[in-house]
Amino acid sequence: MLLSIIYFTLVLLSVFINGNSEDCLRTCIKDEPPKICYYKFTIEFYPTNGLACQFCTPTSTQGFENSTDLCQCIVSDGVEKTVLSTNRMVPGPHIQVCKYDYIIVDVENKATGLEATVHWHGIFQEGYQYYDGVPYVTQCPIPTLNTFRYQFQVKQSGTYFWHSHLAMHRLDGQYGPMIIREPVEDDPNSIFYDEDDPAHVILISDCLHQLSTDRYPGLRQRLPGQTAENILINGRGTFTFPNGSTTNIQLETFHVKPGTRYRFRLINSFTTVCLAQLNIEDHPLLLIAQDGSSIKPVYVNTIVSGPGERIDFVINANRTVKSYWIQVRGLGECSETEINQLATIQYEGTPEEGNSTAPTHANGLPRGILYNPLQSNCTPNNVSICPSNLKTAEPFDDEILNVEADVQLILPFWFHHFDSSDQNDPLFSSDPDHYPTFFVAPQQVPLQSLIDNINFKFPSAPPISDPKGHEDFCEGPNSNYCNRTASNLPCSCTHIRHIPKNALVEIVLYDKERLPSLIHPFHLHGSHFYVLDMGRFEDNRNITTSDIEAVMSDHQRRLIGGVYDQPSQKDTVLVPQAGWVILRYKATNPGYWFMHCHMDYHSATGMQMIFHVGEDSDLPPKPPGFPTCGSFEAAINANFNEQE
Ligand SMILES: *[C@@H]1O[C@H](CO)[C@@H](O)[C@H](O)[C@H]1NC(C)=O
Ligand SMILES: *[C@@H]1O[C@H](CO)[C@@H](O)[C@H](O)[C@H]1NC(C)=O
Ligand SMILES: *[C@@H]1O[C@H](CO)[C@@H](O)[C@H](O)[C@H]1NC(C)=O
Ligand SMILES: *[C@@H]1O[C@H](CO)[C@@H](O)[C@H](O)[C@H]1NC(C)=O
Ligand SMILES: *[C@@H]1O[C@H](CO)[C@@H](O)[C@H](O)[C@H]1NC(C)=O
Ligand SMILES: *[C@@H]1O[C@H](CO)[C@@H](O)[C@H](O)[C@H]1NC(C)=O
Ligand SMILES: *[C@@H]1O[C@H](CO)[C@@H](O)[C@H](O)[C@H]1NC(C)=O
Ligand SMILES: [Cu+2]
Repeated sequence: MLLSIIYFTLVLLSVFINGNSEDCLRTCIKDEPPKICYYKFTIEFYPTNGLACQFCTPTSTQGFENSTDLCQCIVSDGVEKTVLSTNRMVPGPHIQVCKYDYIIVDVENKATGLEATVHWHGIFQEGYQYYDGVPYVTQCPIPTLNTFRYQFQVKQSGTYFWHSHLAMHRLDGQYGPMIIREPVEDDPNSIFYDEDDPAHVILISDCLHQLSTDRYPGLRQRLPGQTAENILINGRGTFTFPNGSTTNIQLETFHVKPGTRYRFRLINSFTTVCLAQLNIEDHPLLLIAQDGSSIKPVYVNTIVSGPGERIDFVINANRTVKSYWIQVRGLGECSETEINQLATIQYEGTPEEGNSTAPTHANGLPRGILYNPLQSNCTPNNVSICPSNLKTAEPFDDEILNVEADVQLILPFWFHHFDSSDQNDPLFSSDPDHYPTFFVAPQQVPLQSLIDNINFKFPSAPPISDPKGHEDFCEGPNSNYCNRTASNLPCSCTHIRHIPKNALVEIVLYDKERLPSLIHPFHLHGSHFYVLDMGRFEDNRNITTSDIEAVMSDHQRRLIGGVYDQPSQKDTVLVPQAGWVILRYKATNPGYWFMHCHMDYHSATGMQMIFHVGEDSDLPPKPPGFPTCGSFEAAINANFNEQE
């Protein structure tokens, strides 16, 4: 034990001396011992297009290249604004490692007056439940001037990303790629590509030209709503002002050698209510993995994706040697504002600019076959492919398809619309304890976000490590807690559902209230789930309980008839508008796992909950010296009375 501690310290020391973790970015070799990969993240408020840009121009690969020459200029889309940078980069540093490596990240919070946490999106954290990065659930937020050391082993491979889980800080720039490779012989789809290198990661994000809090809860007259103002591809892009002038930023370029097949890893780090649609000029996309889990490959021409989703695809650089456009169009509310961003694929030996006209939102690349259609009932067809139409390429346990699940959670989600004409529905009141959470939607209506009629309330301390965090637990709208707090407003509490360890869980999420252009992406921490079924009602109805009962009896018939065949896995899923998803997973990973809409203005206003798997005794011991937080409401000092 002592020896291994000394060894660990020595290794850690040598990593520190090397200053970075370049040697963790490598070709993964079977049975190679895991490495310890150390990263230091420093979070700051920082300007884009600031003074540093007079000294250097960042290369698009500096997030993972040797760090001797870092340029502290953030170009973004050429508009000057404040971001929350990590090591003066947006996106922040890449984590690119091999399966079974140990990851240590020291997060130093230098953003004065702001809390921080980092979540490792899609990483199960089995055995490392205290490092999931959800504020007030698995840890206390990291206060300004403090450093929090995350340390965990990654026991899965695939495309992931890290991002802030606090407020809407992801929209302000706190995100970066996290790629976990495996030995090529372990990848069931390795025969489909020749190259899987660090330079073919595509991280797309949406952005505002001010801080996210400027739109929270939101303005009514000047700049209402939270719709993104632009899209960035690996942190870059151009922006066209209302007067027609366009910023001069070099677009992201991906280099390819003719005749080579490349594995691209697409990460959707959108934060607002927008979705993305990606096309590559003249190149079909062979999908091979979604959310870190391999699938039986399928060809598509367009990838639609929502906040939190990742898709790995292969393109064959076998076309005429020249440059081609990559186009990312905004969908959802962003199809109204028509935001659009470009990058290029440059064949070796050709000029940088493609010679075809730059595609625009309205006049874009052809769509062809579409992955993740937003307006489809997901029955198999020749124009679109839903995740429920795909098959997993990972080992599959038929127990997932048992007719009866051990736990079934039926979770409708919608918004409470505050109605100023109803005296019993007050957003504003003279009651000093009445300050309901809300945000001002683009239609200027104040809304509160709900799952199963509950508005999620964060505890004041993380339930994983502090009993104080359990005080406001409620287990559904008919729980004791919610019955106590009778009011016309939805119940606001720490919405938690207890799931026995190893239970087969069935989750049904449905969009109970159809709002224009809104499609919600739901993300589960701590596990993948299988996507058994998804669909929608073509007549755009607001789904009722009896509608969902009909959906469930169809599902029962399919289970009994053995219709489902090796469904695909995901950890983030777009619930079709006026539609539903039926998900299943085996709850083998004990912990307090967040489940939430990945559009941050929705989650911040309550569209989130906790899945508590197993007992506290199933968890590893709390790390020694783990930071605490919580309200301080001591008895009032008895001396105060005596002074009168
Ligand atoms: C980083 O530096 C190391 C040692 O100097 C070198 O072996 C490695 O190839 C470099 N990596 C990159 C991506 O340039
Ligand atoms: C257009 O507007 C932007 C932003 O206000 C400004 O920086 C730029 O100089 C303007 N361009 C022209 C040609 O007026
Ligand atoms: C290029 O590659 C695609 C996908 O592998 C294939 O369908 C197509 O036939 C190839 N085209 C040429 C010209 O070789
Ligand atoms: C673009 O360049 C390629 C290769 O040089 C050429 O074959 C093609 O005709 C060009 N297209 C246009 C529209 O100029
Ligand atoms: C899809 O199928 C329909 C009818 O089965 C057919 O009319 C249509 O041409 C097909 N579309 C494509 C892109 O193959
Ligand atoms: C809460 O109230 C509902 C509706 O009256 C009732 O069905 C439910 O049993 C109550 N729950 C508890 C825990 O008392
Ligand atoms: C669905 O609900 C919304 C909000 O309550 C309402 O405005 C809309 O009319 C409803 N749609 C239908 C088809 O009932
Ligand atoms: Cu949402």
